[in-house]
Amino acid sequence: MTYPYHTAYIGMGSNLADPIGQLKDAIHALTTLHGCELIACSSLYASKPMGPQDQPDYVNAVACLKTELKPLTLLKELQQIEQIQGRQRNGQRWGPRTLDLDILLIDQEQINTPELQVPHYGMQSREFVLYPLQEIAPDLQLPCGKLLSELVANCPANGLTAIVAADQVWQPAR
Ligand code: A4P
Ligand code: MG
Repeated sequence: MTYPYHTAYIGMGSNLADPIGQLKDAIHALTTLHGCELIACSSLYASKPMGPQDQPDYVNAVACLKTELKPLTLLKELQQIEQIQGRQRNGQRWGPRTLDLDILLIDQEQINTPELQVPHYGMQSREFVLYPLQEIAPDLQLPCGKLLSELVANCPANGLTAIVAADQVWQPAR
């Protein structure tokens, strides 16, 4: 990893075609991304669907990457992983998916372009983002100045349940 690098948090979600396996495959894919190093990964959590209720429960997690990629390049790499894992975009807002990889944060950057908004627009109110993020970055502060711990304290867990422990998903190289 050449300096300067960025610290990026990636939200992961799946509710189709073996969601636990999908997230494990996605985490493995993150470990192979050029110009990136996986630093941490949360446990896997089962969550109630946000949006249409006639879809399966989700499995969610958050990973932390060190990356030397530019933000848009990172987005393209993540979208390629989604495609490899059978992501279909059928137009239904918040519909079911094999894999969704969202960039939650990149350092303290604020990006507002048509293709990419960082911090992710929904992260402040989603239990399936905030709780796993807190597991790997408890002292995090958002670019707007809000503390992650305050956001978590104000976000009901809505039945969110850890189902696979972090060390069963990924272990840092010694
Ligand atoms: N885009 C802009 N900013 C970003 C960013 N920070 N990270 C653009 C990733 N992409 C970003 O995304 C649409 C476009 O957003 C991309 O082309 C990119 O240029 P998409 O992945 O094609 O569509 P999407 O994910 O269906 O849309 P959206 O509105 O991002 O949905 P969300 O917010 O990802 O919500 N319920 C539970 N329990 N758990 C979930 O994970 N996820 C969703 C999807 C619905 N309900 C859920 C969950
Ligand atoms: Mg998405």
